[in-house]
Amino acid sequence: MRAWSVLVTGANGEIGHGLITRLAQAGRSIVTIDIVPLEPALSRLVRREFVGSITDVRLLERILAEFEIDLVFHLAALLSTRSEFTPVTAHEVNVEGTLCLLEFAHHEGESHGRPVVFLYPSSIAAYGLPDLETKMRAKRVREDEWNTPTTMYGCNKLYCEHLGRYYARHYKQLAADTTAGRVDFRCVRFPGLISALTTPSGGTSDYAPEMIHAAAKGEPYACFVRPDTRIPFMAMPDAIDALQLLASVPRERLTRTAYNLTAFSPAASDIGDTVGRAFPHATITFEVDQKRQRIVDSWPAEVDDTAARRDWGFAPRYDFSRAFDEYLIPTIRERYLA
Ligand code: AKB
Repeated sequence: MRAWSVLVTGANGEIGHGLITRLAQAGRSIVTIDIVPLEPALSRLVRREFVGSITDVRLLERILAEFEIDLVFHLAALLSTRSEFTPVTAHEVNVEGTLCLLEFAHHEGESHGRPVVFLYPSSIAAYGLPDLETKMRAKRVREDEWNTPTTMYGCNKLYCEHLGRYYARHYKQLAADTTAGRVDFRCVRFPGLISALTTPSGGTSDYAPEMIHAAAKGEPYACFVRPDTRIPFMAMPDAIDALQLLASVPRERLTRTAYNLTAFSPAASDIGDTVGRAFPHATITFEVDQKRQRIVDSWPAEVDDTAARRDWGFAPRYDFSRAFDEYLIPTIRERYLA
């Protein structure tokens, strides 16, 4: 019997934390790559941890030689704010790194004779609306609308969505022996994610999680976007559920390679008010950073996730109230009291 393993890149990041815990609970053998060592609590859950870069082809060849991987969660990325300061490095990690992983998955599929399911988190950053008026008029944006991102990160994500579709459907289409389909590429466009357990770094949707965590720690927070700023968000457990669900669905059910996902679209002031009620001593102010504001204003206020709901039964458990009342506030409170 083959001992299949799942590969998680960017394992030490926000999504990796929750995902590894869930995969371990499901009894999966887990191999990870991250540029920094895993936290001890996560490290204990994995079969093998590689510390290194996803662009290190020799490292990937080693994994190819040692493990039979049937599922990849490619989470490693530089987020939107960070990528604007280092666009060339962002391209290297976000695009060249993804290309290395797609090649890796293709070779894995070739060597064990069945497609490797490749889960790729894209983002609402793949959209680029030209101005606020258009954003307000656009309402629930569908996957193929407004694909004109203004950030390096958004350009990287959108391009990698296409790279994945290419590997899945058109790889080496002129070769005598066509080998497309060894990679079963499946992508979700995540909204801003909010975790109770970790704080993100380098993103532009970070104002929401930063506000909540700062309040719980008793620290003042100056929100860098206007109070009326609205983009979609999702609680981390729903993001992990979505990745696991999409990974498990029979390929015939999928009509697309990239799916929008959303759960709720609060204004920044709604988040501030809710946090203020939960932590009455919180000091939340608004000090707009015009440049970061422009990025958030180019992202849709709402996205249409009909395709994900229809094709593979995506249904988030947490709306805005439940996310705060049943997940974020109690978990964060406990975390900082401990
Ligand atoms: C970011 O802000 O860069 C990310 C994202 C929206 O993908 N959280």
